[in-house]
Amino acid sequence: MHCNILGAPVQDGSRRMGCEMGPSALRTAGLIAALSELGHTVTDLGAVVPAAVRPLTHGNLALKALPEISAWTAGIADAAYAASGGAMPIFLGGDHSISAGTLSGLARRAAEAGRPLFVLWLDAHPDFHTLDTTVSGNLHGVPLAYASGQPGFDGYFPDLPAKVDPARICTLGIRSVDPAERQALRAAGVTAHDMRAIDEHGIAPLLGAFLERVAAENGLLHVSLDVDFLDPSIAPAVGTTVPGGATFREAHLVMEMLSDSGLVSSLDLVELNPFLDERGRTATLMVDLTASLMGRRIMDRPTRSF
Ligand code: 6HN
Ligand code: MN
Ligand code: MN
Ligand code: MN
Repeated sequence: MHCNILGAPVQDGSRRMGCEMGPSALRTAGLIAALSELGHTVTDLGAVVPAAVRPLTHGNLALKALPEISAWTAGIADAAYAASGGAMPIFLGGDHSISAGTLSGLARRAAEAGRPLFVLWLDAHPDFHTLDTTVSGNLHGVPLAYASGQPGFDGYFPDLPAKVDPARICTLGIRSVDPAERQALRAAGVTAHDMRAIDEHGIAPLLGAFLERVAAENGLLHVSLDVDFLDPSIAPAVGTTVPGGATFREAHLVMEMLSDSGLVSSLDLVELNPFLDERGRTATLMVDLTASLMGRRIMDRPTRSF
């Protein structure tokens, strides 16, 4: 497979600085070599450039960096569209606000190809706030709502060329959901598997059922992997740790099942904050998970210890 690597060094979508260094840390942890070793060809397209920032004022005074994130969303959407024709784009965040842009560009690409776009959201959070409902004002909490056409983004974020159908979204691993998000997820018909569902059923049947739906519709599948999907004990380098996350084994199982399915067409690696990492441990885990998704198996996984 041919992979297009795109850095999106965005940190204004979160309250804490550091995600800007995410793309560097993922490259330093050996992402490109890992892909090459698996037989993929790789083009590193460097960093996305944001569109020009224009002044924007909004009634929700908590919103942080609205003009900047709106400009990033426009730039990332164009880059995601350009990088997705005939190759697998891998987007290196950056905080999760980058997915407003990646999903917009990928939805446009899918619509033009006449294929439905499915989204697997691996995250402690559903990131389903609108500009009106977010309490923190941090725009890494809104990308999934924006891309699926929830109200209130008009005139603030770029117009969407195509929406992601909420019925084709599955969130897996959520354990921190704000009240407004819970209500909006239900109303929109998003499939939301929380940690309790994983505990009760195991992660494999939940993911398997979703993959069957993608295959049945000959869909494209975008995977958005937030570092905080993982338990903080194995992935400390994120500003929004929530206890009780996916284990090392659960996370690799998800990636290996995705690989077996052959359905994944694009990937976000987001929320890595290298300033909070322990000697590159979390960056290395994110690279190893990407390798599992791209075909590496236990029998050829290198052993690393920290
Ligand atoms: N993320 N729901 C919280 C908020 O501030 O709106 C947390 C958002 C986390 C964002 O996971 O990328
Ligand atoms: Mn997130
Ligand atoms: Mn999260
Ligand atoms: Mn976050």
